[in-house]
This record gives sequence, structure tokens and C-alpha cells, in this order.
Amino acid sequence: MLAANKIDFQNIAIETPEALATLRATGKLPFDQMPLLELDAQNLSQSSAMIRYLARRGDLYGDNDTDALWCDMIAGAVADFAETAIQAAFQPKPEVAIASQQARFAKFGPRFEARLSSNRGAFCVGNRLSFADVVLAEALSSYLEWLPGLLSDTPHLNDLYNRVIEHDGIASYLRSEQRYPKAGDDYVIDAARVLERALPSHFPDADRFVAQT
Ligand SMILES: N[C@@H](CCC(=O)N[C@@H](CS)C(=O)NCC(=O)O)C(=O)O
Repeated sequence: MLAANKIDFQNIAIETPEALATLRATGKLPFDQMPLLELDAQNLSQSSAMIRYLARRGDLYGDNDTDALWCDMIAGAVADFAETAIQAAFQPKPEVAIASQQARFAKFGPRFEARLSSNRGAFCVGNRLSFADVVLAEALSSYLEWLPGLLSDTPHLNDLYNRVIEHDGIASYLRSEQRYPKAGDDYVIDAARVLERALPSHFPDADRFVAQT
């Protein structure tokens, strides 16, 4: 959404439990959680609130209340859909991650395709880009990392995905070094280490990072 707004940004990783404690001590995290977005002299928390703030800021929330309602409904469904891709790196085997994403796409893919079809194909809401398109394309990009042929039977979704990734700001982000790489074991280990949480049970010594009390 920052890229869709053409806002230059710096992505600062929190790499140690100590760095997280230091960040928490600043008082910038109202719920003690990441991510934190520092923008417009404000500390934004909760990714869905950040997305909607950027949608309003960039006029990406449709043209009226009905459009905004559709943006929210689609973004809600996208969050349910995206969760399976977010969990993929935490699965014990690639086959499990792939099968769960195939099943999730079988449920949601045709519904997203139908929405695009009933809205004449080009965008999820109205006749211009909204944040619903951006979050849907982002979720699809995660699925496509595991399932490259995913969109072969959903032409409207395929077109939407390509339209979003060709957006100037988003294309520039995707070409940049800021682009997140596909999450693998390193990501899962880093997250558990920094948050001092247990690893998924298929990892050896799964409790190795759990804080001792
Ligand atoms: N609903 C929140 C989820 C935030 C969340 O779970 N953040 C994790 C890191 S990705 C965290 O800070 N966990 C530590 C904690 O909950 O204290 C969002 O979308 O921003």
C-alpha cells in the first residue's frame, strides 16, 4: 500500500529480542506488537488499520459508501485467503503447504473471479484501482510463489494480478531490494528467535528460543 501510494519508505527489520525490547520501551507500539509504520508524524499499529489509512490517504477506497463496503468485504475475504499463504512456511513439508493453498484457492479463487466478472473484469470495486485490488494481488503473489500456474483458469484474476504489479509504484517496489523474499525456514527461525516463541514442532529443539521465566 505504501508502494501503491508512491511513498518512499525504509523497511527496518527488528533482528534481536533486545532490539524488540528497545522498540517497545519507546512507547511507539500501542499494543506492544509489530509491525510499526511511522508516517505523517504518527505511529501506526495493526496492519489492517495501516492499509485503510493508506487507502484513504491515496484515494484507494472507492467513490462512495457502497464501494467502501465492497472494499472492506473483499479485503476481509482476502485476509482469510492470505492466511494460508502466510502459514505456508510454517508447515512441516512443502507438499503440505502446497496442498493447503490449493484447497484454499479452490474455495476463494472462483469467488474472487466471479466478483471481478460481475464488476466487468478490470477491478474489484468500481472502475479504478482500490486497496481491495492491491491486497488481493499481494495475496495472489504469495500463492504464486508456491503455485506458479495458479491463475491459468481464472482469467480475470490473472489480468487483475498483472494490472496491479504493473502499477508504477508497485512495479518499482517489486524491482527494489526492499521486496520481501519468499519466506522459508530462515524466516520461521528468525520470527521465533526475535519473538522468543516456540518453533513449529517439526523443527529440532523447537523450544530453543522460548524465554525462560
Ligand atoms: N493483527 C496484528 C498482528 C500483529 C502481530 O501478531 N505481531 C507479531 C509480530 S508479526 C508480534 O508483534 N507479536 C508479539 C506480541 O504479540 O507481543 C497486525 O495485523 O498487525
